[in-house]
Amino acid sequence: MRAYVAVDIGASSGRLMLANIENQHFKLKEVHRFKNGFRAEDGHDRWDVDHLVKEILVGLEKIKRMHIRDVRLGIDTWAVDYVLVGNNGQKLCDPVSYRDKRTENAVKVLTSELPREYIYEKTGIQFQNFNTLYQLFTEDREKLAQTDRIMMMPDYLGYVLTGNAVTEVTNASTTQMLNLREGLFDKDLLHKVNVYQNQFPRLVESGTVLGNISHKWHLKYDIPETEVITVATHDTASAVLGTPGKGENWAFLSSGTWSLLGAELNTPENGLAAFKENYTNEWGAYGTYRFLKNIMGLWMAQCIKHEYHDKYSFAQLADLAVKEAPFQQFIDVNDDRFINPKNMLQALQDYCREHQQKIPQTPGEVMMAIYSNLSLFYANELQKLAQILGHPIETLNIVGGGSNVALMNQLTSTLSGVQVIAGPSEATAIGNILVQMITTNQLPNIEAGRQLIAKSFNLKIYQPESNHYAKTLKAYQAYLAESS
Ligand code: LFR
Repeated sequence: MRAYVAVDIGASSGRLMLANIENQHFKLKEVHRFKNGFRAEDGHDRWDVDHLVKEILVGLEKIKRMHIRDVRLGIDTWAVDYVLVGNNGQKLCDPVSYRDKRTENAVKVLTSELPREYIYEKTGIQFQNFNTLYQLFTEDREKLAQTDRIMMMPDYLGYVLTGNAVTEVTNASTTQMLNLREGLFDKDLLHKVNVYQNQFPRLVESGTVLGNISHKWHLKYDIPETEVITVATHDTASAVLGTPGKGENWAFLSSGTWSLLGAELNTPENGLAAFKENYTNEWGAYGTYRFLKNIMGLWMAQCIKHEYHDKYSFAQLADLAVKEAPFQQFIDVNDDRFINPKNMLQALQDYCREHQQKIPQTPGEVMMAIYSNLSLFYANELQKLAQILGHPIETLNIVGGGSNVALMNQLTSTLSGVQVIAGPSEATAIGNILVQMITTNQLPNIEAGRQLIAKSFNLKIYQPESNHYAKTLKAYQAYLAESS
């Protein structure tokens, strides 16, 4: 038997999803799930990449036990992080997480030397302290000098499995080092952070065959014959591909650890309005661009769940939130303090205290504060997005784990006056598989893939309830303007 497998690794967990088309419907099944997270080591927050490789192989063993002998596999992960590989082909150290404090002021410092406008005009990428550009800027110079190759996280995993190294564009664009016009790494920006073009393996588009899993892994693990396909390796790129958007005027919200809200474009939008609002133009598969804004997202809820010692599930937390009144306080969820605080609950309460906002106390109040303020942020961004693009947004497709939170879907629809279509929650794995299917001629193109998703999954539609929150959104916008 043959099968497609998506390896989808996020900041808090990874999994292997098995997929196929049966009776003209897309079928998806989780076969293996494992934990991920960074830990403090040598003064930095680092990812354990050997653990990730091992879990992929353990997942493949499970697949073989299901009598599947022939596998196509694609890997996607979060963006911006990289592994430094030495002359002997081995990593020099475990990669540092983008949430590490080392880049705290890096945008400020670098852009005092190279103007923001100059960087944005070249790359069209948003300014975030954690972009690869700033991570490399603060990188240990000695280590950089020993580096033969710099590999983005999913490319590195593919390299360890197959021995073949590439740099895939959807993820590489998040470095803020690709030149939009030239379609290559930008020499000036590379120079600024002391790296060279030839330290990056060759750039490839999504949907290229990488190669078979090396023989050495077959000696250690009982795994099926596996061909690795370089998919849209940035998880958000895969999520957007797996979004069943229809027509012209849809926007997406990929709702997971991060909330990524934006639109798919055929040409980048790196004009003044986009620059001022810090929108990004990440490269997509098949010549598209993900024009979007990063929003703090469910990371806040994930941290807090953890701080409650995982006493409540996400579903239980959502049930507690529903019992509370929304909009009891305004919080700018994109405040930098929420990136990686020692304690999220404390950070949230401190924010409210400092800004004379009502302090949420109980788990229900805390969750409602997060959900309400994420929804407000989404609604505000939808207005900006429509303004920058110069056309109304008719539908917001919400995908990812957050699309299961009915409360937020409804609040967002009502606040923004836009219809919300929620689902599928597994859009990232689906997008990963769609690229594999297109590459192997199982599907003609992404439109056909999106139609297949729309009829295979149970999507939920939310309409704005009434406009009694119109004033709330205005008050929130006034609050943001005042407090920024
Ligand atoms: C989502 C995501 C975002 C990226 C952030 C950091 O998982 O990939 O798109 O901005 O993580 O890599």
